Amino acid sequence: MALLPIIVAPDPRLKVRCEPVSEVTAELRKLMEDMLETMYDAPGIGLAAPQVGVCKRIMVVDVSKGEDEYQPYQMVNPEITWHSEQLIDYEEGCLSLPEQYANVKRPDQIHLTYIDPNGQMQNLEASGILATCIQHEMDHLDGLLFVDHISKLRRDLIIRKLKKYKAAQLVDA
Ligand code: K1U
Ligand code: ZN
Repeated sequence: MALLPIIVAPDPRLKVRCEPVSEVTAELRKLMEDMLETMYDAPGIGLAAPQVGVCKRIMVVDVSKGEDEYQPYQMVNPEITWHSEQLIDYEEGCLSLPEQYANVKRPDQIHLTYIDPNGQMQNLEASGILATCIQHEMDHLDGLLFVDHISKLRRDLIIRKLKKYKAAQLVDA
C-alpha cells in the first residue's frame, strides 16, 4: 500500500465533474486501498479520488474513527437514490482545505447505490455523520467543496487563507 499526496485547494483538479468507472479493475482496487491508507493516515473520515488527482467516481469512507471496529466503505459510481427532507447541521472539515471548518446543512438520511471492489452492486441506508460524509465526498466527485455551500464572503476568506498556506508550504519545501 502507499500514501498518496492530497491536493490542496484552490486547484482546478478539485473543480471537475468526474467520469463514472466502466469496470472495477485490479488497478482501481489498489487505488481504493491506497486511498483508505491515506485517509487513515491524514487522519480523515472520507476521501474522494479527485483529492488524490484521479478524476473517477470513487470514494472511501470510514466514520468509525477507529473507536470500535473499523468500518471502511469503498465505493465506485455511488448514486443517491433518496434523501430525507430533514436536514442536519454539521461542522465540516476537508483534507483539501486544511485547518478550515464551516457548518453545512445537508439531508440527515440518504439511500444510495454503489459498486463494491468485487464489482457487486450494493444498497446502503445512511444517517447522521455517515450520511454527511458520503454527501461531502459525492460533492468532490461533482467538483464541489464544502465552501460552495457557504456565503461568498466566508468562502473568499477561506480561499485567501489557503493561498497563503500553499505559498508558505512552497517556501518551506
Ligand atoms: O473529504 C475529505 O476531505 C475528508 C473529510 C470528510 C468530512 C469531514 C467532516 C464532515 C464531512 C466530511 C475529513 O475527514 S476532514 C477530517 C475529519 O473530519 C476528522 C479527522 C479525524 C477524526 C475525526 C474527523
Ligand atoms: Zn473534502
